[in-house]
Amino acid sequence: MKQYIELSQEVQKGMEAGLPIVALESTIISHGMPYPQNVQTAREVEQILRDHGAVPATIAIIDGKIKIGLSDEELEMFGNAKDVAKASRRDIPYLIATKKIGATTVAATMIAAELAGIELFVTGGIGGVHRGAETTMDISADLEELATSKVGVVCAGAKSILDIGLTLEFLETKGVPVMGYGTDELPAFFTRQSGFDVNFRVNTPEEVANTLRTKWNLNMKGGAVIANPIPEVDALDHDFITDIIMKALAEANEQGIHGKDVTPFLLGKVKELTEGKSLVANIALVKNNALVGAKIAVALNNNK
Ligand code: PSU
Ligand code: MN
Repeated sequence: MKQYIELSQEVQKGMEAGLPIVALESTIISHGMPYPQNVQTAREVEQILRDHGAVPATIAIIDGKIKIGLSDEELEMFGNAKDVAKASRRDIPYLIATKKIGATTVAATMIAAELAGIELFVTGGIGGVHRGAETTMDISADLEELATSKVGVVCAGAKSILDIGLTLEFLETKGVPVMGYGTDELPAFFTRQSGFDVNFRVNTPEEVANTLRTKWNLNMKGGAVIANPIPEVDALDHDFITDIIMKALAEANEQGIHGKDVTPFLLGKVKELTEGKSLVANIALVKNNALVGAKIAVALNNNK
């Protein structure tokens, strides 16, 4: 298996020193944000982790390897490349075998993190059950992965491009705990409110770390969602963003978008229709997640 995995120098050294490592996904870089803001944000997020005692490991598929940690040149190349395939669980073997460039989704990043022994992962938003899934069966592989891989995922909740209620039902069926970091309500990415309760409110990094450690000590497979609300000052107006999401959904329907293109299409439309406001909010919430994620990773590392 080792032939398929390559650690960056920074990650290798961090592991040898017993430092907490935090995984970062790369679909958010290739499909979630435009160049050059994507590369700049990725660098800033990595630095926030370092500044708070953790080692960043941005994950991507390059040259027939799952890279655990990218060098600065790799990050630049990746963020600016034209032919990057979105890689979820299904896509990993083909992209490695054909030496294509793959951007790992939440699901694929969790797989890579677990293979590398990384217990915590920071991102923006997770995939979920799409609206209309009762006929399209469009349910993100992220959810199945949360039930399978032993990785904690810090995010800002789920966007209301999804059916948040059904997403929570699916996670409940699969036994994935959804914890609210300092909140009783599941945040909806751009806003702090979704109208849905989390399963457990957690108030400290230690509470999160102890819960994860207990789960894994019990030999229960799978991870957990740690939902960290966007800071109040960065949140978008609920009615403004709801209206835009409805328009994006209608357009996706009209154009018959399906499969792996649905999420990137909706994210792109939202960005376009908000004239960049969503991008600013997206960057702010990912940085905030990195801050919280670093603290959780440190607490997890102190509780081995
Ligand atoms: N939701 C977001 N931002 C993202 C994604 C989802 O708010 O960048 C990306 C993540 O990489 C996630 C993926 O894992 O989309 C889910 O895609 P799908 O719904 O096709 O599984
Ligand atoms: Mn899908």
